[in-house]
Amino acid sequence: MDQTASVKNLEQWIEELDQFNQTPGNGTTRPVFTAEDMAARSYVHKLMESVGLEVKEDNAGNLFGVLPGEDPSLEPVWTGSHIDTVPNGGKYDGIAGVFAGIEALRMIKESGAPHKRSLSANVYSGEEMSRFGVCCIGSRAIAGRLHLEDLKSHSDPSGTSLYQALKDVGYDPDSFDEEFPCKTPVYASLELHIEQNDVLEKSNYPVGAVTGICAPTNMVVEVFGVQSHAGGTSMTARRDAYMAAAEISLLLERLALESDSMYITGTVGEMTLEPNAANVIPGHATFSVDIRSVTIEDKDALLEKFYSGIKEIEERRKVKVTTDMMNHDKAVICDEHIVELVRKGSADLGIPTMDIVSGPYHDSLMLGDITKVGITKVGMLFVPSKDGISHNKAEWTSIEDIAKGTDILANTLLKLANEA
Ligand code: HGY
Ligand code: MN
Ligand code: MN
Repeated sequence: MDQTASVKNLEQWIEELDQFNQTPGNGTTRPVFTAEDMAARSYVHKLMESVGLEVKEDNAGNLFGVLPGEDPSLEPVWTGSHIDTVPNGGKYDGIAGVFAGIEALRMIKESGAPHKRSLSANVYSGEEMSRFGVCCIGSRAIAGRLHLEDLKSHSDPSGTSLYQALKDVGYDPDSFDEEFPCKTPVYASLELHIEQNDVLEKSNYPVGAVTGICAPTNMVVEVFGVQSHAGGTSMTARRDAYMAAAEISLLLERLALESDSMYITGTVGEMTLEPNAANVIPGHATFSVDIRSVTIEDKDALLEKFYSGIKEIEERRKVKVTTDMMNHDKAVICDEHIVELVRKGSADLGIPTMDIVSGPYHDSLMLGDITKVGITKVGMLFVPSKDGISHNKAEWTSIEDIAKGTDILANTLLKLANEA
């Protein structure tokens, strides 16, 4: 295809989207289904129409910018990512892949290159778990892994349920269980994303062909101790909920460090203490646990040791610990055919590329699990993150690298759209 990605478009779209932000000047904060997210969606909706795509939406808030193919009966090819962010995050995580997808379809349309299969540049709702504690809301729904009762059981810190938030912005969550999983099988999905680590930068490659996507296991842990006086209670008489939580957190870190897997991670990102006063021993601690790896066996092996370690801490400290598993997702190994297309597509354009495993999860993780509705091929391609920084206002990727990734994306999507 003679078209190359427009650096101007990509830069302009990324900058313009950043106006929809709750923390201007302190990174980007755009939680799913907030006013900022809805304004950002309508910006993307209009942009998709302006480049000639037919825009559809589902009741999970997923947006589909479709470029019809010659044979609409054939299963389509998807690309896309997310536009919601973590608090005070960057403006490339997810967003780069959304605009690369739209730009790729604009290039294909402008080139006039024929394609049998329809192409769709998508925006998946709520990839970040920050607001409702569940990740990949839109792609999880498409995969049939998010149901009406889940919408009512997940709420944000203000107590708004995911169900209510969907209704508040005009979607119909009551039709969730008929509408999902998506009924139209999909032939293949290829997502561009920033790497969120420093492997590409350190190895000096502008593009990475993703071979596997690590999956998250998320749980909420609660510790019930005895609230008491910080000065009046001797050290040996305490049943300190925070100190038990701290010991459990350090246990998680030690198990992840000692694991044989080089991909396993363990993180405690959220912690709430009650009553959260300097001169009161906390009686109650609630915290998040996030465990990732590229195989579910790695995670199961860690969890076994984690639970027995918790039991020992619970008995020794005379506290009560509960663990509530939110999701225990399995990793996706990317389709070798797509990985090979990305490697070859890069070589054809004279862009060196390396194979890479994704530590972060992405919407492609959910799409890779929906073989029951026909996605048989899932792949990703990465562009470098400066210093490996992400989920941080310093997150940065060069537009030139995004454009290189978009060129490879466009050529690979076109090949996939012409496969029988
Ligand atoms: O947390 C993740 O892995 C993703 O970036 N939301
Ligand atoms: Mn993210
Ligand atoms: Mn992301």
